[in-house]
Amino acid sequence: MTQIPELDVDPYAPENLLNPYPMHELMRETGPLVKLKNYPVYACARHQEVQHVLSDYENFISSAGVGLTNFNLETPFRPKSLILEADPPQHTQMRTILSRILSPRAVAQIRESFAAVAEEMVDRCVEKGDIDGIHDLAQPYPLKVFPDAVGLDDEGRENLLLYGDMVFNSMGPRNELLAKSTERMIPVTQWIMDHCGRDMLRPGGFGDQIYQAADAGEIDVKQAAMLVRSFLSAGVDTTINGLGNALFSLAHHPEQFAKLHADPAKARSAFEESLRYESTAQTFFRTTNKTCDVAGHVIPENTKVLCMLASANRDPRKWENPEKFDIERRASGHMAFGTGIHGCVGQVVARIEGELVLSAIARKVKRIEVTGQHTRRLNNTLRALDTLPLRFVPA
Ligand code: OVM
Repeated sequence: MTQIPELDVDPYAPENLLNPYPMHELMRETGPLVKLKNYPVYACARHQEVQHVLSDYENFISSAGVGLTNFNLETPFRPKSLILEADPPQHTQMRTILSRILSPRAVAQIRESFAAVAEEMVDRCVEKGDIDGIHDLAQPYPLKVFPDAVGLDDEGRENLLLYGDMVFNSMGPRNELLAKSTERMIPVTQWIMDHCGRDMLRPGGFGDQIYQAADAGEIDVKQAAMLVRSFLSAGVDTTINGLGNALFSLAHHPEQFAKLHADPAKARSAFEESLRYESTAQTFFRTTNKTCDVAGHVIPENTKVLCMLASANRDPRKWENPEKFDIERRASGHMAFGTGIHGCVGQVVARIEGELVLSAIARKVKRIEVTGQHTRRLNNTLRALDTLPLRFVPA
């Protein structure tokens, strides 16, 4: 058995958050499993090992947290999520409820209303012509449709943005980024917890449906509130940046946008490819609950393993020309939603949001021009844009 190579890279250094791809390549080419010098963690950056670790939920557990912090050793940043930071059988019970609420059949019911908002917002962008892709589209769209579907009121939704930033920063080290996003932690957390109550949720919405599971005796009302918190944590910042990254990729690959414009039915596969190419959730951790083997290397018990999802999505062992953004490729098998029992439970919703917005753009916009320098919002987990100046040339 060969020694595990140790790498002196910091995945949370600003230069790596700004442009993670050179670091991904270094990690992948160093070996199937590497040790990080600056953190007490092992890391895998190739598709095969990421898939292995995420699939083996018995050896690589989530209940010790899916960020850098080991909850066996340190206090969680907030009360643990009942689904994200849990293992079977507790996880299974919660997952069953959320997958029912977010099932393809249930999501088909909201598709029409999501489509109407997409058409209207893209129309407004086309009228304006010169837009900020994030502030005029990628952000307002999910911030309207998803909380509407959950059943929240319109007031105070900016708290969802602040909370998402905080939750995803909390999965990294306690660095400057986390300190900044926790400045407003107390009022934002209060707002979130207040809005997880049944009285804040429109009857029939996703949130109310969680309380219906409580009525049926599947969970208690405290657990119901915590599951609403999961929707509010995971459902907004992720899709905002999924859309933002898709706009970014299409704007920077005009020949690919031309293919989408020529055939708007490619919207779904274009969104899938953009998830592969610029993965919103860059990383998740697991924790070994016994001595484990990955690619012939031994990982000790109670050790954090960093899964580089975005790197797996550009692993040349898995993908042909991984650096090419190609909306016609088969991007299925990407790790942007994770995989296994913790694979994104909201992926059906995320995909219709992406498809509907890209489909509206494909039909209404002839060309997307980049009109200025984009800026990034650095986050310990998310690949996020702050601004994206674009021109939508009408069809
Ligand atoms: C949750 C949660 C929070 C952030 C992300 C996530 C990607 C889930 O609170 O359950 O899934």
